[in-house]
Amino acid sequence: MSVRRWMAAVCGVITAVAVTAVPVHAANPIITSIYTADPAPLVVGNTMYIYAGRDEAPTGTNNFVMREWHVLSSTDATNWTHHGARANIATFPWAGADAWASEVEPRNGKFYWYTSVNGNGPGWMNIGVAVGDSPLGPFTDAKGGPLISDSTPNSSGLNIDPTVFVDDDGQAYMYWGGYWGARAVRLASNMIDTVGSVVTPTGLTNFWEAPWMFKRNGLYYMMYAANDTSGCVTNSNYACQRYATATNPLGPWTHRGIVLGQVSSTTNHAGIVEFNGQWYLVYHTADAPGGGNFRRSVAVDRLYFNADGTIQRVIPTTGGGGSGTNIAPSATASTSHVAAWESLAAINNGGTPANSQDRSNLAYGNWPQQGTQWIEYQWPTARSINKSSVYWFDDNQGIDLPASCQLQYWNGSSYVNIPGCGVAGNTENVINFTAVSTTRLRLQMTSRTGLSTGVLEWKAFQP
Ligand code: FUB
Repeated sequence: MSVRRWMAAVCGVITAVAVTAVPVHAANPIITSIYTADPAPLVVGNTMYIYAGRDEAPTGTNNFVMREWHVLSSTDATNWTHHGARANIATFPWAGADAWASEVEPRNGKFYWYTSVNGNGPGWMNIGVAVGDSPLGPFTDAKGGPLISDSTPNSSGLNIDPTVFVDDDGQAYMYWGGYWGARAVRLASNMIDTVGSVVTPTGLTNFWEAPWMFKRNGLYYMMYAANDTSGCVTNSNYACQRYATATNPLGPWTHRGIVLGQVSSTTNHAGIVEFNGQWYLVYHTADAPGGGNFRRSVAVDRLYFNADGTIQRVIPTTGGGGSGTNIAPSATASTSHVAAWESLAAINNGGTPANSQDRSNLAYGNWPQQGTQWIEYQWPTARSINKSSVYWFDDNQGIDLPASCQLQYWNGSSYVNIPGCGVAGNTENVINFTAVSTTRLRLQMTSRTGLSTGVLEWKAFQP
């Protein structure tokens, strides 16, 4: 597994904090006048705030250049007001660079802004905390030094990405960490001191960085970035958002699944919040014009829970429209047969195969079955679908391209054929059709004589 090296950007000290409020447009990304990253939502009264870092890397620069933390707000989760930078590196006199991920937590009428920031002392990243009297500040350093640093016993290999949570009994907890090192500690009621030892939580399967903690119906949730290739990402430079639940705020945690798959930026950082009776996922991508891994942009999408408290995977939306949204990752997949050493999860894990032999994001194969086999997607409620594409798997052994294939949708009582299924190798075979409303899409594949068939990725698009 490759390890990304975070490059410390040398930053100038900024003393001015912008205070203008500018309305910004509604579609994702929610703001394109600047690049924004690492969003952390907070609801106060009838307003949702998003605290985000600012990416200032020029085009072609492959390091983070981050000096400010900005605030956006909305009363409808659609139309956003940009309040400018409300904190920056100079907010922490002991810091010198790298205004990375942050989160604001309210308590006793004050707002505590926990930040990842590079101190001027030994070591690299630290957790700092600023305090303000309102969600928009002004914010000042609350402690006069780091809350967590490399010298904190049992601290993470990279002390970044704080998430702070105050439980119903008033006990506050902070989780943080990077480089696969999740950490947790209790906070004092003053919110600026730790209490007790730093612990290493268990059960956060494949934790990489960016934890986000919340509670719903008495259950604790921890969402976090992972970068494994076991159904998460196509290669470990990228990350997805996994989540775990626990009945105790310090765990042990039980991994539950993926909230958000790989996005267009290598980093994946998100927060979840309930606002006006709906749940939202706030995250970042590289989708803005001129965007990139160090020029990211904040996006917001609805998030849904199942009746059992599990989270439905979020399919990112964009303002671009046009080609539609691949809703396959939100479907439950089934098949007539899958070989024990292959994986049905391959077909809708968001992979982009390089060729028909590319197993880097898992492969589905039905060896030793021959003749007609099928894979199917099912959604809990009807979806409008007008396009599908299939990337066939060919291992140059027992699995080959199919002789023929047939796409079908369920009309409530039987499967109806959709014409146009292609069997070419090393490419996406795209089928466009008049939109159908259905809960099930099925792909039948008929093998060549003496061979079996397989699929690397099968997509279904909602207009
Ligand atoms: O934005 C800098 C770093 O990238 C954050 O702290 C991580 O979570 C990742 O998004």
